[in-house]
Amino acid sequence: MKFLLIYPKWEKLDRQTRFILPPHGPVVMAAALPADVEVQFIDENVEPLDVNTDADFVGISTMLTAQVKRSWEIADAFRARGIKVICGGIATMLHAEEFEKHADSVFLGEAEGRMEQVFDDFRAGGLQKIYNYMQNFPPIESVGPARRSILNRELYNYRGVQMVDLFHASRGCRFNCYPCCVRFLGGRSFRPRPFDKVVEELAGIDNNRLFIVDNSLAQDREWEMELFKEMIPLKKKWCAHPIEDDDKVLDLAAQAGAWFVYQTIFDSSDFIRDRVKRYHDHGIAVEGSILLGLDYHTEDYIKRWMDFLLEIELDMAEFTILTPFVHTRTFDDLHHEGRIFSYDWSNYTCGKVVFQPKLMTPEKLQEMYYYCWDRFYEEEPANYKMFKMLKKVMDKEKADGTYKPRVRK
Ligand code: B12
Ligand code: SF4
Repeated sequence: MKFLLIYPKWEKLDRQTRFILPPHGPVVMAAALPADVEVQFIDENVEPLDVNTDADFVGISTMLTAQVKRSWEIADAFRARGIKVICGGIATMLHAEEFEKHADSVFLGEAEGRMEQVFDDFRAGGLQKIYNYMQNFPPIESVGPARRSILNRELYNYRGVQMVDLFHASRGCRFNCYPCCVRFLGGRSFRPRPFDKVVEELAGIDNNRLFIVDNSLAQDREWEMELFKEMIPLKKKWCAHPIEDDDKVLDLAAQAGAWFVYQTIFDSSDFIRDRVKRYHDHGIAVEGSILLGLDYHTEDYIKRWMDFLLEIELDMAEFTILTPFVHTRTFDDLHHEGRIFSYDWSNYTCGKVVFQPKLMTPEKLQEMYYYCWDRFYEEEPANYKMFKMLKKVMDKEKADGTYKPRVRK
């Protein structure tokens, strides 16, 4: 049976350096498929999708809200040809009711241990409209190595340089930050994978460079230190979300190959200045994640903040606009206050203003978004900063003998 698994196209942030990472949800889901299912994977972000292609059954994996409308178009096209479509992934869980209108079946939750049932039902002609496993998580031990063999890896590089492979050592997050929907998805429970499974998967990845996509590594100090100790012999180089702000942990992270972190820079305090400095002191680069449009942001505040960002020598920065994704506290507040003026999910890229800011016009906030990108990369353009980041990883690899020049064929 041929199962065609699709990752729909989504719009990248304006001004962001153009490179495409491989998606993780579909390759993890593919690992949970019954052994007799032949899977063909198309990532529409790097290759064209022909909606007239042959398939017995189609799966669509949707991660972002900005992707959902394309997912629906694709689902509608296959269903018009009589091919059954199942949808799953993060944004499917967030927009479940809307997906029900476009899919034969909507899968909510994590795939491990559940795909046999789905495929048995499909074969028996009894596919269910909804498989709802929300907050009913499979045992974390059942998460196997992602099935990266379905990816066309040659397509994921930046100017011929090998990009990262995605990997996760845990699921869930115990925090509940204002703009984030992970609480809704993961119920605030932190679920680390067993170390033997983590090491087995890491050792099997034919790429020295990784993006550890765990929501935040800084959730359990002991676990984090153990994870880094286990990783040291593997000599991988990796980027991740925040690491615990603690010299001992940062030291272990550096030994374990920490290359750079995505760190939210929420203000211009000494705390942030020192936080960034501590990463740098351990040889870990910092890509700042800067969210614009909070209720206390004014034009002047953002401009002064921008100067601060340049002063603390962030290695890279990603500017985004506050976006009221469904199932977040941001959505609840802004929707309740009647401040959202666009519910067109294609605008929910984090690069477009879809709500009325408190102390600015929407146009001014949009202008400030471009101001920040342009100002931050004025003296050293993004391509140059990106090259410096890549050079850092190459230097680390050369120092421990793991450097492999890999260029596009
Ligand atoms: C990796 C990641 C990225 C990568 C994506 C790489 C790629 N090529 O796609 C990158 C870094 C590019 C990225 C970017 C963004 N991201 Co992001 N990202 C994530 C992250 C950290 C992990 C996703 C993941 O891989 N999870 C692990 C996999 C295994 O889980 P999963 O996808 O749920 O898959 C399981 C199930 O869903 C199921 N499943 C999956 N697919 C299918 C399909 C079928 C048919 C079935 C049956 C089942 C099924 O099986 C899997 C195994 O159980 C999540 C947060 C999180 N931890 O979930 C945020 C997250 C998805 N991102 C988010 C956001 C906001 C963004 C940005 C828009 C903004 C930003 N700056 O972060 C940008 C994009 C900006 C732009 N327009 O350019 C939000 C989503 C909000 C939304 N509603 O859209 C999240 C939830 C983070 C958050 N804190 O809120 N992101
Ligand atoms: S933003 Fe990150 S740390 Fe905060 S709740 Fe979401 S996943 Fe957790």
